[in-house]
Amino acid sequence: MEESESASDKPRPWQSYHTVYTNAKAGMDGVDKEKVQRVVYEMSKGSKYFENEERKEAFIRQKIEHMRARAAKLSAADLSHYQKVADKRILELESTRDLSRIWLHVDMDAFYAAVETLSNPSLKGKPMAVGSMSMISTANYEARKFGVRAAMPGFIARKLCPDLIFVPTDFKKYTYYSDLTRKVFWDYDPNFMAASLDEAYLDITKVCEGRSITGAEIAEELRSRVHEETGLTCSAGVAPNRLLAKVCSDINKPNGQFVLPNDHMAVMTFISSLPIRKIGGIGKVTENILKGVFGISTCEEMLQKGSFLCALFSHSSADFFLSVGLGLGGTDTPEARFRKSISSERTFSATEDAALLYQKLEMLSADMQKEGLSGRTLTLKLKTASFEVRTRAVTLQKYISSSDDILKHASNLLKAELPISLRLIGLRVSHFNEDKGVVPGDPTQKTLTTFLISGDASRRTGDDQRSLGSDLSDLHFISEKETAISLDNNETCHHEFGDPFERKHLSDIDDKNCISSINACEMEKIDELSSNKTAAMVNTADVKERTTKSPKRDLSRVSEDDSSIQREPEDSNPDRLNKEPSTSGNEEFFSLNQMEMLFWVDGYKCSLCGAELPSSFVEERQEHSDFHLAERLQKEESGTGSSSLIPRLRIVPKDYSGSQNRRKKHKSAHLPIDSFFTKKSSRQL
Ligand code: TTP
Ligand code: MG
Repeated sequence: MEESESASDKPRPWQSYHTVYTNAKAGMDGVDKEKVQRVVYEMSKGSKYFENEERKEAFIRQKIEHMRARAAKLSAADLSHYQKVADKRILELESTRDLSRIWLHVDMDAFYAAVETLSNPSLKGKPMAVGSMSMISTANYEARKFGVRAAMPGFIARKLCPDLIFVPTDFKKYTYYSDLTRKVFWDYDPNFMAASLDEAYLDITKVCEGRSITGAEIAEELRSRVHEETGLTCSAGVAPNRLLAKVCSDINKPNGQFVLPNDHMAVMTFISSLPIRKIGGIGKVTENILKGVFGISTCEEMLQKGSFLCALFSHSSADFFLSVGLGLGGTDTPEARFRKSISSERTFSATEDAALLYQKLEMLSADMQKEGLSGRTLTLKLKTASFEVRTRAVTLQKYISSSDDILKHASNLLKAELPISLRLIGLRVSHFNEDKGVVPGDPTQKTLTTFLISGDASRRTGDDQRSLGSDLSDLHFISEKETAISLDNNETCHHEFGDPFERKHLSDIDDKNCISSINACEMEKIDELSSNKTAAMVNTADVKERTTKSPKRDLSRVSEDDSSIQREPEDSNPDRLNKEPSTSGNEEFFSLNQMEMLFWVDGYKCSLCGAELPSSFVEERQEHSDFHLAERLQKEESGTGSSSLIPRLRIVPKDYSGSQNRRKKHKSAHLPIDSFFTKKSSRQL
C-alpha cells in the first residue's frame, strides 16, 4: 500500500503534456489517456518536437497569466458595463436564431481504414492504421482502443499497440468511395456541402417536408443507402444548424446517429453541458485559454462569462463565443450568399453533348446580362458526372456585361475542358466595376473562391465564415479545392467549411504574443490564396506541376489583379493562438520564412513529405507543421547533411506525379517527419 502510494506520488510530467494525439476521437472513450500521454511524452522527450511543444505550452501559460491579470483589473463598474454589452449582444444574436432548417451532417466511420478493410477483409477485427511510421491518417476502432489515432506518428502508435497493422494510403481509392457516397447525398440535397472526402452537410428541410418524414428517418435511410452503395458505414447528426449537426454526428459513432430537435429548449439543454472542445474551431489553445482564464469548460458557460468575454475580446471573438453559448450556427442556403457577385448555375442530367453544354452556357450568360452589372472576372464552375467540381476563372482587361461577351469568354473556358460529361454548369461574374476593392468586413466579398462554393460542395456565408471552427472550424470554407480557382482547377471541392463563424475574432486571443508555429491554416492559406511571396512560389510550383498533368490548365488563370480578390486577409484559423509569430524572440521557431517550403500540394499533400492531410484537419495540420519545424531545427542543430537525419520512411504518395520539380527543389531540406523526434541520445525505436 505504502509502495503504491509512493509510486503515485512520483512526478508525472506527462500529465500536463497535451498534444493532438492525446485528444480523444470517437471510439477512444475508454482509453487510458494517461498511458497515451506517458508514451507520447517518453517517446518525444528530448526531441525538438518536444521542445516546441513545451514552448507552445509556455506561451499558453503566459497568455493565460496575461489575460488573468487583465481580467483582474476590471472594476465592478467595468464589469457591469460589459454585462450590459453582453446581454444586448446575446439578445441580438438570439434574434438571428433560425429553427426552420434541418441540417444533416454525415461522416464516414474510420473512413480510410474502412475502405482498406473492404478491399482486404482479412483486416477485419484487427487493429490497423492507414499511414506509415511517420504519420497515420486514421485508425480503425479496434486500434483506437489502444489510443492510436489519426495524425499520430506511426512509431508512437506501434508503441501503444504493438500488433498494429499498417496499410499505406491510397487516396484514389478513398476518392472513389467518396464519390459513391456523394451520389447518395445528392439525392437528398443536390447542393450538399462536402466538407472533406468523408463528410458532408445536407440541408434536408425540403426532403423532410416533401416526404412528410422526420430528420431521423432521413438519416436512417441515407445511412443505409450509403451502406448499400459502398459497403461502408457512416454516422449522422441532425440538428437545426450545421455547427450542431457536426457535433451530433460524432455522438453515436460508429454507425449511429443523433438527432437534436428544432426546438429552442432542446438546443439550450444540449449546449448546456457540451464541452467547448466539441465545437469546431475550438481547439486546444482556445480551450486552454477559456478554461484557464475564465473557467469556461462548457458552451453554456460562455454565456455566464459573457461580460468577461466582451471586455477582453474583440467584437467578433466575443460574438463567436456567445453564439456558441447559444448553440447558433450556419443555417443559410447558398442563394442567400455572395451578394458581391452575380452567379447562376444550372443542373441537368449528366451529358457530354457539347452542343447542349454550350446551350446551357448561353442561358447562363443571358441570366448574367439581366443583372446589368459589368465585371472583369468570369468564373466557370463545372460539376462532372462523377460530382467532381472544377472551376475555371479568367480576369479580363476590360469589364464585360453583355451576354455575348460573357458567352464568348465562358465558351473559351468550357472549350478547354471538352470532352467532358457534366451535370452542372455555373457562371459567375465578379470584380465589378464599382468594386473598388474588397470591402472590408464584407464576408461575401472575401474571395473569389467564396462564390464558387456556393450551391455546391461548399457553401459559405458570412455567417459561416464567422466561425472559428475547423471543420467547422478553422478553415471552413477555404477549400482545398477552391484552390482550384486560380491554380488548381481540377479538383473536387472538398472544402470544409466550416462553420458558422469566422475566425477573425480570435485575433485578440492570440494577441501577437502567443505561440506556436506556423499553423496549418496559414500554410493552406498560402497555398491557395494570397499574393505574398510564399504564395507566389507555391503558385508557380503548382502551375508548373499541373501543366504536366493538364495542358488545359493555363486557360484558367486569375490575373494578379484578381488575386487581390482572392486574398483572405483574416486569419482562417480559429485557434490562432497557435500561430502568430511571437515577438519575444521566438521568431526562429515560428517565422514563415522558416517554413515557407511547407505547403499543401493540391490542398492536401504535404509538400515536404507527401503525407496526405486534408485541410479540414486544422489541428492535425498544425501538428504536422510543427513536426517539420522541429525536424528543421533538428537538422540545423546537427548541421546540414547530418547522417543521423538521412531521410528514412519518407512518404511519397503514389499519385504524386508531376511534382518532381518540387521534390527536387526541396530535397535538400527534406527529412522524414519522424526525424524531428530524433533525440540527442539514442532513438527509442
Ligand atoms: P475523420 O472523419 O476525422 O476520421 P475517420 O473517418 O477515420 O474516423 P471517424 O470519423 O469514424 O472518427 O477523417 C476522415 C478521413 O480523413 C480519415 O479516414 C483519414 C483522413 N484523415 C487524415 O488523413 N488525417 C487526419 O489527421 C485525420 C483526422 C483524418
Ligand atoms: Mg469520418
